[in-house]
Amino acid sequence: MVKSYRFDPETIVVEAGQTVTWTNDDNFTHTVQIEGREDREVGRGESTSITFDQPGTYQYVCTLHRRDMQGAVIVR
Ligand SMILES: [Cu+2]
Repeated sequence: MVKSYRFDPETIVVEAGQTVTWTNDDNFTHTVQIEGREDREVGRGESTSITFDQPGTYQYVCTLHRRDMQGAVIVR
């Protein structure tokens, strides 16, 4: 979901228990860090997946490009 220094879509809505996968289609390394959790580096062509068990709104950023790359996972 990463392209040209952005997350697409920035906000996604999922059901509790579902897994979200971020795939890096950009030419640069990015990261996915859910607020308060570990930072996950995602290189070119790589993916990282996170399962969300608890409902809530989870803000996330790429810690390398905080200004441009932010998003949210809304878990219902
Ligand atoms: Cu980035």
